Amino acid sequence: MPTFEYAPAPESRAVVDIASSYGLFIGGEFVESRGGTPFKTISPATEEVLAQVSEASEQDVDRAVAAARTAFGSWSALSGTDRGKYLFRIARIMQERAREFAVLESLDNGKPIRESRDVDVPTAAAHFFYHAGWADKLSYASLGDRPRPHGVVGQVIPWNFPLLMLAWKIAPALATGNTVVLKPAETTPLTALLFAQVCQQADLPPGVVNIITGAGPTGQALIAHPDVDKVAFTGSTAVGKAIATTIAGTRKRATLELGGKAANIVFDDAPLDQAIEGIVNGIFFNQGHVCCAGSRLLVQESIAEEVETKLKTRLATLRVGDPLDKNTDIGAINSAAQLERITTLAAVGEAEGATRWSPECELPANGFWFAPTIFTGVAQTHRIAQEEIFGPVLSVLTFRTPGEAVAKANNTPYGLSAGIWTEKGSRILWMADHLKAGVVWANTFNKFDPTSPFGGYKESGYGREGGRHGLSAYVTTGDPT
Ligand code: TAP
Repeated sequence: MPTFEYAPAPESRAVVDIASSYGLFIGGEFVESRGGTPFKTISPATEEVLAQVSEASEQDVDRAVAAARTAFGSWSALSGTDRGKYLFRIARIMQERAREFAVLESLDNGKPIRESRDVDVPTAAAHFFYHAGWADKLSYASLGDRPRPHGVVGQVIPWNFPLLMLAWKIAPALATGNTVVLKPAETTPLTALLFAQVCQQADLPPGVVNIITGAGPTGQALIAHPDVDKVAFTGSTAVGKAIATTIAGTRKRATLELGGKAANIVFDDAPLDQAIEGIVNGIFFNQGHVCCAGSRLLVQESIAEEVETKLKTRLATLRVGDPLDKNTDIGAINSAAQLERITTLAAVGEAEGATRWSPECELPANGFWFAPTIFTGVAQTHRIAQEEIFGPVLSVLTFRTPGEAVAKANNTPYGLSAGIWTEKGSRILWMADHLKAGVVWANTFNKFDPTSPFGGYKESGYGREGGRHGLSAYVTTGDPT
């Protein structure tokens, strides 16, 4: 139970100005869709309709790609210094409008305002600042001989970090001289549409960034468009495989950032109180809607009981509820469909024999909610140890030796991230060497920085985003053919 009650501290909605309906952002202006069926975006916390959004039809995708192609000539011919100025301008406007972005993100996505305000929006702005700095230094980035942009990039992103994923995609593309058509997820289009307004405010040349809203078929049409030179996708492994099939045999380049089932590994010499915070942050941050979430806790057998007790005590203090309340730790599940998926997989966990536990917590009557949940007695063969739940559900397994921890951690089709908690530096290095994961955190978890490459092994995808490695995905080298 919480040690004391908190008075509500809701962030004001007055700072956002949501239009009743939105067009598509093509060629620098908002335009009507040609033939798409409009859809509604709702607040997952209340099911209130926030706005009506346009669905981009195939014809609209064609228009957006044509606008990006037209803009490519002059944008790629600009000096790096001038491209950098636009990116700096965008970054500064995002900072100036940070509160607006944060409130809108929490409304449309359901994530706590504390997270959108302190993580999503500042990290998104940081990505633009970072890549603005690279724009005039590409020849010194060890990207190969005469790095050149690919051309038009088609980008499709998921709903868990809508603005941040947009920043990961658009900032490096623009810094390297590409132009962009981006499709946000159907359930979270609003911050991408606000970003379109920022592009206008920054006087970004028309067509350099185009934002088309819609669902899977719009994404499919964009990826398959013959005039798209490079594809950048973040989302599920299933859709990533479909995209790889679509573009196989074409000249298109691709980076795929897909799912994960990360192991967060706690040794008996770890600083336990910090580890408990790391475990909580690893799986309950953003309701567990995190590709690199520490969704499998591997704890050394000798401290398993102690960790379980401490974890339960800590979970009982988490506040679940209104995303706009500054005290909220866990917000709403993003959609009815995602809630259904989490509910189904949690029921499978029970049916397979694992022990389920949640703290007592009252969930709001409307909207989509799931109490923080841990499963103990989980076997490696259980579906909750193998499949990505993408919700606030932690599976706890035990191990005895470092070798066993590595074997269990690697026993998944994914390989996106991992965490290690121990006092021994040599053990951290040995473990990091043996873990098949693109990102390994030591004595921390879920830390992101634009300078640091992020991406996966195996079914977690290929390519890296962030850092110099991320830039390399947006350039080609050598003489033009
Ligand atoms: P998906 O269902 O894969 O959707 C991702 C995006 O692809 C959405 O914009 C979606 O549109 C669109 N899409 C759906 N079908 C498509 C198709 N056939 N062709 C082209 N685009 C298509 O994933 P999700 O449920 O939104 O996101 C959760 C998944 O993303 C998790 O598995 C998570 O691990 C992964 N994820 C990975 C990372 C990284 S960096 N590795 C980061 C965040 C999330 P609609 O949603 O509008 O239908």
